[in-house]
Amino acid sequence: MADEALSAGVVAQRLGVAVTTLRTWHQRYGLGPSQHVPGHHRRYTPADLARLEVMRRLTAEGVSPAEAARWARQAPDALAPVDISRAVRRRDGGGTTIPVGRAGPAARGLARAAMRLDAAAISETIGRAIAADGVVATWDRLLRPLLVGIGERHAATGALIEVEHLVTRCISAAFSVAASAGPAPGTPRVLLSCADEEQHSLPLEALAAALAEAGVGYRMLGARVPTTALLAAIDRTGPAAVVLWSQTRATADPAQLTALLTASSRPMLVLAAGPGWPARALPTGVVHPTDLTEAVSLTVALHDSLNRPAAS
Ligand code: B12
Repeated sequence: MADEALSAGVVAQRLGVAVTTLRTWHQRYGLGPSQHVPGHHRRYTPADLARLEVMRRLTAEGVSPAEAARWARQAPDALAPVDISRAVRRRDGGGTTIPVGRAGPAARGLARAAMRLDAAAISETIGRAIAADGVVATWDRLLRPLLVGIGERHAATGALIEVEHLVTRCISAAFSVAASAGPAPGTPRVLLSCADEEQHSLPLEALAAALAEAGVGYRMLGARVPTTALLAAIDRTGPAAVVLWSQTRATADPAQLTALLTASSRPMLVLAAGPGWPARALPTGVVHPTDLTEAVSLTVALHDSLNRPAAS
């Protein structure tokens, strides 16, 4: 245990708070180091650190320090996500909510349906929005705020995994309906793929639905595609454009992009899409779009240029 015990400086660094904040949490709320090594300052044990992590998460979420400390002082192992979300619920004045920032009433309604796990209402809202406003606007104004809100709330409380999973299924299904509504004629020249081990596929599904809406054909490989498999698909189908999605740094190995650029049938356009990719350290020749609109317009422009009748 002594090996695992940590100094205040290390704990502050791990939590991303100042040492003075740790001191305040110790003096005012009793969240201090519990291990005493003779001849040394007191040390923080893993259990102390876990309590402080709860304190940090809840205060970042806007729960008052006194209330957050009350939850944090409970044994962390016993503090299930549902318990933490009770603290959040109290702050919200009844009913936990998903923050959707400045997104409009439709996004707030969708967030409420998501909290109720009301799949029918979620699907209906998304389907109606796609029909009325199109895929890109639905993604940017309705779905992205909801997904970001779920991510934030989960990061702060550890809760809402069930909401995240249900919402993911509803969004996937709605995009799949939109994508199958108008199959584009001809051989697809666009290949969509997630990076190796990347499970966040929804943004690519949004792109697929948007391309279908624009009449552009594509092949979708989906989540977690090893580079060898992606290269095999490129060899067999010779796409003009490849979009490789990475949501997190962990899956954004630029070697995957280099492999595409040196493939025997090198695609004309290689898009490294998603916040995982390091924008300033991408191989030359790779394009890094800033949003769905740009990813769609780059792909559509290439598709149009390939399909323009040759001048006689
Ligand atoms: C849904 C979700 C999941 C689902 C994914 C389901 C699916 N089929 O996609 C599941 C449950 C599988 C999942 C798993 C995990 N997740 Co997750 N997830 C999310 C969530 C809520 C939404 C993801 C999403 O679709 N984001 C897309 C949009 C909403 O985000 P955006 O990046 O802001 O998009 C903009 C830009 O990328 C830009 N853009 C630029 N170019 C292009 C091109 C195109 C085509 C598009 C569309 C956009 C675009 O414009 C976008 C706006 O449209 C996020 C929260 C979040 N803020 O993203 C967490 C989040 C991404 N997940 C996170 C984590 C930690 C994980 C796990 C590691 C959890 C775990 N311990 O297992 C695993 C990762 C597994 C893996 N190896 O991939 C963290 C990542 C933290 C980080 N930065 O590293 C997040 C941020 C949650 C959080 N706040 O902690 N997750």
